[in-house]
Amino acid sequence: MLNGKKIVVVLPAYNAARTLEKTYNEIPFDIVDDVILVDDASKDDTSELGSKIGIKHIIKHEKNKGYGGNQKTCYHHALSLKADIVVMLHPDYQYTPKLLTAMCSVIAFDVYPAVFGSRILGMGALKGGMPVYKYVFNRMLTLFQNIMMGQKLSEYHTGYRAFSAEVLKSVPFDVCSDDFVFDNEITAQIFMKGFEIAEITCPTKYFPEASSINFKRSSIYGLGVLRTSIIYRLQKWGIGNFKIFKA
Ligand SMILES: Nc1nc2c(ncn2[C@@H]2O[C@H](COP(=O)(O)OP(=O)(O)OP(=O)(O)O)[C@@H](O)[C@H]2O)c(=O)[nH]1
Ligand SMILES: [Mg+2]
Repeated sequence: MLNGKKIVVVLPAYNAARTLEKTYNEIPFDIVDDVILVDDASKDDTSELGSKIGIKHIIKHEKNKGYGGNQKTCYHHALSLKADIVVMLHPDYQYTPKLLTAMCSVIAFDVYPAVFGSRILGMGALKGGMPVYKYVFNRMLTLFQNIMMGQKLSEYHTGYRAFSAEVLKSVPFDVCSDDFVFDNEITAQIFMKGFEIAEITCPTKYFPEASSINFKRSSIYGLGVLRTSIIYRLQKWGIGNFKIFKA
């Protein structure tokens, strides 16, 4: 709890056995009330390891649903536990759990309703090992998205995100993609509902054990991002009524 707000950390996992324990051990349990692990039909022993290290809430998908499908299960379960603040932390140890307290404070003290950990604020993205092509696409896509959505985020592509329960309940995230572009679509939904998103500088870490999407999957994601920003603008102009922005 922080300022009387219940904090739930969700770990969307796929083949995360090599990094799960390290990630889990760095979670600040002085403020975090519950941790949920959703194992997306991993081929390794992610969920077995999860129960061994003491994670109480473990859900295993029978079939792989994808990164977005995984997050849907995460958020529904977190809301069913009556979370006030929900933080997505990748279990591949690419984002430091040590920033959780800072991110949650922003929401717990009602400064902003959502917070992203940004690898682009600061100078460390390339030094931290982000592949050059991912860095270049991150910057170009982010510029395009800021123009299309009239916002000023430093990056839309971070996997480190904290939301108030109000934000998660306000956006119809179930209609978002089950794939990686989920992150982008939910961000667009949040802006469409008029919420603001804060950012905190987050160190970048790429290392062999971390999970990382390849060039092909990244390109599919990039096209999805372009589509999301274009339909956002069209919806704002009243040209069309797109599924992710209905309701
Ligand atoms: N690849 C993949 N990851 C999943 C899935 N479900 C959950 N995940 C988890 O989602 C997290 C993000 O996936 P990554 O492959 O690291 O992708 P990313 O962090 O967006 O991209 P990078 O910046 O290249 O690391 C990982 O911690 C996975 O454990 C899934 O179906 N496929
Ligand atoms: Mg990763």
